[in-house]
Amino acid sequence: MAQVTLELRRVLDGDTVPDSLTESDLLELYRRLVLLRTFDERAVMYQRQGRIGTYAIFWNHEAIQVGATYPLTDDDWIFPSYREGAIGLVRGMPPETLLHWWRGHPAGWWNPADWNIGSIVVPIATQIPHAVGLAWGKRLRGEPVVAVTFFGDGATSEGAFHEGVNFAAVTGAPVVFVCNNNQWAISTPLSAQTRAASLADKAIGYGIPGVRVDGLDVLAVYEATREAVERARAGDGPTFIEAVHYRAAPHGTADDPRAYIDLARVEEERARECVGRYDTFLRRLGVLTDEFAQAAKADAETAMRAGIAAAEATPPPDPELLFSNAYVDPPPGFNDG
Ligand SMILES: Cc1ncc(C[n+]2csc(CCOP(=O)(O)OP(=O)(O)O)c2C)c(N)n1
Ligand SMILES: [Mg+2]
Repeated sequence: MAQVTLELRRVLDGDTVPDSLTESDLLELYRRLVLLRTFDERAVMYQRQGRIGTYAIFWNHEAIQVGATYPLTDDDWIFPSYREGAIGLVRGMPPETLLHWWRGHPAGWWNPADWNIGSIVVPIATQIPHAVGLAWGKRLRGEPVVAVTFFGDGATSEGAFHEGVNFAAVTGAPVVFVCNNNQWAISTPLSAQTRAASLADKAIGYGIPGVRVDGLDVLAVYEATREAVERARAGDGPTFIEAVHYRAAPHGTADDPRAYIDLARVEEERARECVGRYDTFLRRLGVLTDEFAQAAKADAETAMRAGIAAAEATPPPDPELLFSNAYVDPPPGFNDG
């Protein structure tokens, strides 16, 4: 039976840096990891203080998000799920815009065309056909644009996943499918999701390449995505990347995983968390200094403080907005009160 190798691609365990990355790239990757980590940790705190609504935690998913977006140009598109709810930060989107989104404020509804970033999508897998349609359309227009879309292991059981990947394969759409395999769909384990030995095996059925990487290794995710982006841009079609790890934080702020998760596994995973692992790698190479690390953290914290202050200073939306675009012809009596 044809099978993608079960091995995970890794870079951080060695001492070799990908040729395509300069020292300043390595530090920029670090800065982005810290920015996302800080956003996530602060957002959970703000949620606990009642300052934002329910929040999808992405603690330890930062390496996937940073690694898979770094090979992109600003003309390329990103299609996130709720798990990549702060991905705009990698393109300089202000934290308040993203905090507004999690506060349910329309100021968080950015125009995708302003950032080449699709809206944060909650219905599972529906961002996948969006990415494919955009990428195919750009190709038909002769624009050299690539789309990267993120989704979870659970999303691979959805029709939209299969429709999207098959459509991309047959049209040769320039898309990179990044599957964040954290092995849980809320409380449903991967074993209840599929009998396939790996999710990357699904690529075989569509006739596209499938690769597996260590999802806590930012450089491995970067390398796999860079190759996939090059293929896509060269007209060689889509690639499926499975970034494997084990969810080390709750699904979201409304979840208590102690009821179902393997806590020993969580501890192991936290011990190799992705920001610290990259920090250790860069220090071993002599690239990262205390000064840079402290400045990256301080800048991220300042940006978050300013972000929540700006979000909270924005007047609440007009309640009428609930009904805008809801009715062409309002029902009788609708406007009476
Ligand atoms: C179409 C649809 N069905 C069900 C849900 C409820 N739901 C929210 S998150 C989630 C789990 C998704 O798991 P996975 O795709 O692995 O992504 P992860 O949350 O692990 O990043 C489900 C079922 C939903 N949002 N959309
Ligand atoms: Mg999952």
